[in-house]
Parts: sequence; structure tokens; C-alpha cells
Amino acid sequence: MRNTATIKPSLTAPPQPGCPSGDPGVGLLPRSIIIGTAGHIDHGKTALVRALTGIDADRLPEEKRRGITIDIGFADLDLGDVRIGFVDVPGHERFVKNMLAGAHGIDVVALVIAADESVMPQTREHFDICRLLGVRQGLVVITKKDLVEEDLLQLVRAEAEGLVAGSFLEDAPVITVSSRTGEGIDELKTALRAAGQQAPSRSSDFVTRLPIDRAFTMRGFGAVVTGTLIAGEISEGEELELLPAGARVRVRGVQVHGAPVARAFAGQRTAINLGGVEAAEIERGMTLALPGRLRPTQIVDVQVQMLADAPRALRSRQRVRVHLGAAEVFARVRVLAEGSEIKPGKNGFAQLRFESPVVAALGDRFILRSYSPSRTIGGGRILDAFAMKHRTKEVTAVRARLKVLSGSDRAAQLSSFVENANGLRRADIAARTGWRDEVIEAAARDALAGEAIVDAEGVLISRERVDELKRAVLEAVAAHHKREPLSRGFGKEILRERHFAHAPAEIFRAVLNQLEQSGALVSEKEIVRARAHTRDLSDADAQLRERLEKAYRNAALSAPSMSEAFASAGISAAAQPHGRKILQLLIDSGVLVRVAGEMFFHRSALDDLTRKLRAHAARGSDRSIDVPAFKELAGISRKYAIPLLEYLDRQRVTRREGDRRVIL
Ligand SMILES: Nc1nc2c(ncn2[C@@H]2O[C@H](COP(=O)(O)OP(=O)(O)OP(=O)(O)O)[C@@H](O)[C@H]2O)c(=O)[nH]1
Ligand SMILES: [Mg+2]
Repeated sequence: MRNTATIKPSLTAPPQPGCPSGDPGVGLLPRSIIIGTAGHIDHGKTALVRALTGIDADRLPEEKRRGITIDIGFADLDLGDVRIGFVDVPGHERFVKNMLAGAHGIDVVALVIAADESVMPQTREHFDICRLLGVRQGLVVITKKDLVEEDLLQLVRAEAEGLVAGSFLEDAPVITVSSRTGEGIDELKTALRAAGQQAPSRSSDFVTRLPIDRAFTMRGFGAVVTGTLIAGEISEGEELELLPAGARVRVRGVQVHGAPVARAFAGQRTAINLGGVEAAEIERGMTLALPGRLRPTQIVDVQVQMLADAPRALRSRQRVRVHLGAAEVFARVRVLAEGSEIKPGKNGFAQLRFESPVVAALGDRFILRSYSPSRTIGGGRILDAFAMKHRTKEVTAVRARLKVLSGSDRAAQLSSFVENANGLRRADIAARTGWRDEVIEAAARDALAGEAIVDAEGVLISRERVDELKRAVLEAVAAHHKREPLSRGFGKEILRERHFAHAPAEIFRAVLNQLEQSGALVSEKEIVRARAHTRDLSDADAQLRERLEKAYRNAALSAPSMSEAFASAGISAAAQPHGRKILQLLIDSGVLVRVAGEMFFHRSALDDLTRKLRAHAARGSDRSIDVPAFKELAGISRKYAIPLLEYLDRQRVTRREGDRRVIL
């Protein structure tokens, strides 16, 4: 959502150093957590945030006019050892998509239920969303207690408890308040503080990532974006990447809680002033990330959990809205689960093909909404962020793989990515997982300790695949020798194109090296051959070679054309392809020298010529010769003189100076 606004209080909310990379402040600095409101329209979410913080999170004129929240708003509260950033969401069913732009990054949910209305449709929908997003902590706040009698309040409390039974909120505090009279607000603050103290730290295993929920221009500053920093840290002056566009941007300034800071930590609501980009180029749903680590993708394999009250099963070819980070993107579903549908209340694997690129990594949560009418039908987790289209007969194997990816064993997850690819670099692993280098190394170490994958010049690849490639190379080379017994070997380029087109270059080198070390292959400049390969000629071919050589030797510097040479060697027109192979043998062994195009000379003739030139230089006074004198000395016509002189220049026997050649 773009607008021109002040950066003031609305853009920030709080934080929590998830103690990323040993932040020294943990214990000294207050903990920062993000609390999201949730609940039906008009149930008093915004009023509650104001009663707690004094801040009106409804910042849009239209919100003030209509008395409803339309887009997410922000406020912060300092409770001493806990600093809370509130993300206040709209309850209106039409604005659930805005709610989702803020809900993805929260630590704690405050599920707001008005005492005079009790549990309503968006109470359930927001609560479902929190469960599907994996929110682990929260509390239930019953608002507007001033409007009802005690017995009704007890009824509402009972309904609320019924709603959350069996969920992460089962044992959460239920606090009744009136934002109008202030009753219960202090008790709520105490409960929020306790929630802040208990909230688990953000994992420091992931690279910096900030899903952008707002972008605007601030006069005098330029582009400003805001969002919840879900992983890593962002410091003033550093370079980041704006995805999916892939543009490099510079961090000119960072704000947390409305105040400038040198560095923001995972779990903080963060405002960033960016250089190198216009606000108009940025929109909600884009992601700021450490450069070169994450990549846009359009096909992902996922695990889906359908809501029990989804109106129907999820089916292949269904078009859905996917809310991922702060983004909403359309996608087509391909169900991979058995039975080719995922029924309400069930979970299963599926592939999502997005209509535009997204940023996603292993484990990222998302929400699924039906296309029309838009309502929440389920959610899930990203498993393979760079999936391929699967053939029907592969689906069983795909399911087994996705099961591994849905687990928590990182070495197994890494192996699974590797086994499914033609070799992955560390950077490819990073793009799939969002893991920091240390985490990738640790997982790779564990995975390499097994037999299944190997490290080929820095690229991870399955041992099985390497063996397959080795076999393919040996077979291709053997077939070549059989087909072309007179050829020295198989062109490496052809080999690479045929068998390694989709593999990183390192794999090709590693496979050839291994085959060479094991003694199976010999690698020469541009060819490889089987070690055992020799070019034993038949008697007929040996005679042919002799005749051909003789044709060139006798012609000396009046080199024959190829067809003349073939004719004098008795090679018929039909046998010319064979003749060329014999000719190649003479070239390979150095008997013939290619001077230009198809002009070949016998080595002895060229050696004679060099000797004559040097003798000429020794006789003369200036060690140089012009073209007419050269023709005479060599006894040749101009047709040969120029190519020969150019050849001699290349061989550094002569050096051209104007019209003359200096003999070196
Ligand atoms: N009497 C009474 N009125 C309240 C209380 N809390 C909120 N209200 C009123 O209820 C109405 C809606 O409150 P909001 O805070 O805007 O509700 P909301 O949940 O933010 O609504 P949306 O953001 O549109 O979903 C406003 O008129 C508030 O003044 C309360 O505790 N007591
Ligand atoms: Mg509101």
C-alpha cells in the first residue's frame, strides 16, 4: 500500500532481538515482541490498542470517517523489560487480505471478542489464520465488558473457551476489559508483559528477510518501507536486495519504535529508508533480503492443511489466492495427495504454480483463500520452493520426498534437495532454505557423513547421480571409439553438452577428474579417450597413410590441394571421408601441418624452408627479406608465399615490418 505519509509513530512497532548472532543486549535490552490483534469487525481491536498505548492505529482518513479499520496499523508500548509492537488488523471480511499482510510476522495474538456479540465469523476466521500461520502464543481479550451484565459475560467467556479448546490458546489467559472505562487494562498489560517474557526468541538460523507491508515517500528522505523483520538484522549503510525484482538497494536509515537505530533485529517492526530505488517501484508483498541469498520462484511444492469448515475439497486446477509473507498471489493448484483432492479438515501435499514470482523458502507459512468468494480455506508450509512439474507416475516418489522435507532433520532435507537435482551449489541450498552459511555447512557435514551425497568441487550431488554420469561418459567415449577408431578421442564440449547440460560446470570437471584418476580415461586438451584406446591401423590404412604422406612430401612447398593429394594417393571420391580421417592422423601426429584453411604442408618441407631463410639471413646484411625474394628463395608462387609467410610470422620465424619480413 502506497501513500505519502509521515514516518511517525504509525510505522513502527516493536521488536525482539531474537538474540540473532549473539546479540549482546539480550538480558540488558528489553525484549521486543510483536502482538497482532485479531477478531471480528467492530469488536474493539483498535480501541483496545489505543487504551493500551494511547495511539490511534487507524491512520487513514477513510478509516476515521467510517469508524472501521481498513488496513493494518501500528502502535508500540514500552513495558520496561518488554517492548511491544502492535499490529492492529481490520476485522471486516473484505479486508482479510490486509489483515494477512500483518498477521504473518506476529509472535503473540490478542484474540479480541466483544462481550455484546461474542464469537462471530471473523473471530473464527482470524483465529484459524493464526493457527495455520503457526502462531504459538496469545491471549483472549473480551472487550466492551461495560456493555453487558455479568451472566452474559460468563456466557461469552464460555463460548470463547469453547472456540480455542484444543488449540494453542487452550490455556491462554482470558481477560475481560472495557476500553471505554479502562477496566481490566492494567491486568491486560500484566498479561501482555508475561506473554512477552515467555515468547520464544526468533531463530538466528535464517538470513535477513523483511516482507514489505508498506512503501511510501517521505519528503526529504525518499523511499521508506516498513515491515516485520522476520529474520536476521538490518544495519544502516548495508546493501540489500529487493525481491522478486532483484534490484540492489542501500539502507540509508533504520527506525524501530519511531526512533533511529543503527541496527534492527529479527522480530522488530522496522522502517527502512532506502537509497537506489523509488517508492513507486516498491509495493506490499515484495521482500528485502540479504543480497544473493533468496531467489524468486513460481512453482512450489507445499503441505496443505484444509480448514474443517472449508466449503469443499481442494482440487487440481483450482485457482486460489495464496498469502505468503505480506504478499497475495494467485496460483493454480495441483494436488499431489492420494485421492487427488484434499478434503476439508485434512492435510496433504500439493504443488502451487504462481501467476507471478514470489519469494519463498522451506518452512514458510502461507494462507490459502478461495478465489471467489474470497474466504480462508486452509494454509500450509512451503517444502520445495523450486519445484519441477511432476509427471503422474512420479507422484508417489514425490510424496516420499516431500515427507522428508516436511520433517525437521536438516541434513535429510538438504540431502533430499541434492538428490533431486543435478548438483546443487551452497547458494542453491540457501535459496531453497533461507539458512545462514553456518547452518548450511552443519547440515552439509551431516549429510556428507552418509553415503548418499558427495561434494564435487564444492557442488553437492548424489553419489548415485555421479555414478550415472560416469557410466554415461564411459559409454559415450567407448561408443565413439567404436564408431571412429581413427579418431583420437571424444570432444569434451560435445560430452558436456550431451550429458551435463543441466549440471553446474563443477560436476563435469569432477566426473572427468575422477575417471582420469581411476585410470579409465585420459583427458587431453579438448578431447577425452579411453586409456586403452590406441589407433592401430589396418594394413590397408597404413599403406594409405604412407601414400598420402608421400604425396605431400614429394610436393614439398608446392602443397597439393586435398583432392589432389587424395588423387595421387589413389583415394577415390567415394572414399574421401575415410581419406580425411587418415589425413587427420597425419595432422595429429605432426607429420602434416595446417598452414591455412585446407592448405597442408609436410613438416619436412617447412623445416627446409626455415633453414633456407636462416641461411639467407646469415648471408645478408640486414636479416630481412621481401615477398619477391622470398618467392624466389622458396621456389613458390604468390598463392603459397603469403599463407606461408603468415604461418612463419605465427611461428615467430619471421616478423613482419612493412613490406618486409625480418628473419628472427
Ligand atoms: N462501550 C464500549 N465501546 C467500545 C469498547 N471498545 C470499543 N468500543 C467501540 O466499538 C466501536 C468499534 O471499535 P473499534 O476499536 O473501532 O473496533 P475494531 O475491532 O477495531 O473494528 P475494525 O477494525 O473495523 O474491525 C467503536 O465505536 C468503539 O468506540 C468498549 O470497551 N466499550
Ligand atoms: Mg480497528
